Amino acid sequence: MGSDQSILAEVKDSVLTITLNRPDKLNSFNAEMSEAFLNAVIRAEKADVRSVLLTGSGRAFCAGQDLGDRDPRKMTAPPDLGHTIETYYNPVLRRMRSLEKPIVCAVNGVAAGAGANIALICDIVLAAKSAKFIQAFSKIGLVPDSGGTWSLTRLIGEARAKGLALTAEPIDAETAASWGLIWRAVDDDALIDEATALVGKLAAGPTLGLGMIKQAIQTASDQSLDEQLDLERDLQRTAGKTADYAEGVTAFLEKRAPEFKGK
Ligand code: T3D
Repeated sequence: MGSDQSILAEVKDSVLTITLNRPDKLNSFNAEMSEAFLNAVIRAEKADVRSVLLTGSGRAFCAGQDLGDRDPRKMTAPPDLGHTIETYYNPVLRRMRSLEKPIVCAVNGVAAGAGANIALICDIVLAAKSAKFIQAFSKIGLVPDSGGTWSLTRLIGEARAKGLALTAEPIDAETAASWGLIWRAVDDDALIDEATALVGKLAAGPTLGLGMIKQAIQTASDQSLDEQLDLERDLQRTAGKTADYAEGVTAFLEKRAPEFKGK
């Protein structure tokens, strides 16, 4: 999973923790790290993983693409940025969105450029109160990528999406939470404990059902009510046949805590 250690990935108690780990470069992505990150997200698809925690090392969450690798003074022709996006960012974003398990993101510090949008594609985003989200792209003549135009517009609407993307103004975690861009802003020193508790609780939950909830909510804005009602019926039919549903109802009737297995 990346012998260079730019991505740390560890499975413990059914939780895959992925840590962006180039702290001296604010965890910005070079090619090796992008490849290792994609492999880590693919690892999450295996059956022994029931939820995922994504965070960063050091003072930043992620500063997006490593601009040291994009120095025009060292190039004879403009780079093909579409190639990086096609090869790394788009595959990883697609896999995160379609992963049938919850991904919790603990934004431990600044999240800029692709770093911000990788956080925003996660299912539940907690951020340290000192963290900032920056759509940094327009400062260097680029366009938000990694799903930014899509996530921002859906989460906070066109007016705020345009404001953030066109100005590249940072917003702090509490503002992001109050706008509905993220789930919650938490005290810096409580972030990892809170995120770890949440992701552990999800991993011990009825994870097939949680995967179906993720699917249904993601589908909702593209469907009519009729289509969504049909989808809910179909998913509920599937959920009703899981061992976890039987365990959940039995535990309720026996007045005890359920023991879900993700089956
Ligand atoms: O393939 C493609 O290229 C297409 C894909 C594009 C996706 C993208 O993400 S494009 C957007 C790239 N990211 C940015 O434009 C953000 C650049 N960074 C910043 O604006 C600021 O560093 C931050 C707002 C993130 C943090 O500011 P601050 O004041 O806390 O820290 P700093 O002093 O600016 O940075 C600290 C160090 O990290 C510094 O290095 P040094 O001087 O200590 O050796 C700085 O150069 C380095 N660093 C920060 N961001 C990047 C970076 N080095 C390389 N690439 C970076 N993105």
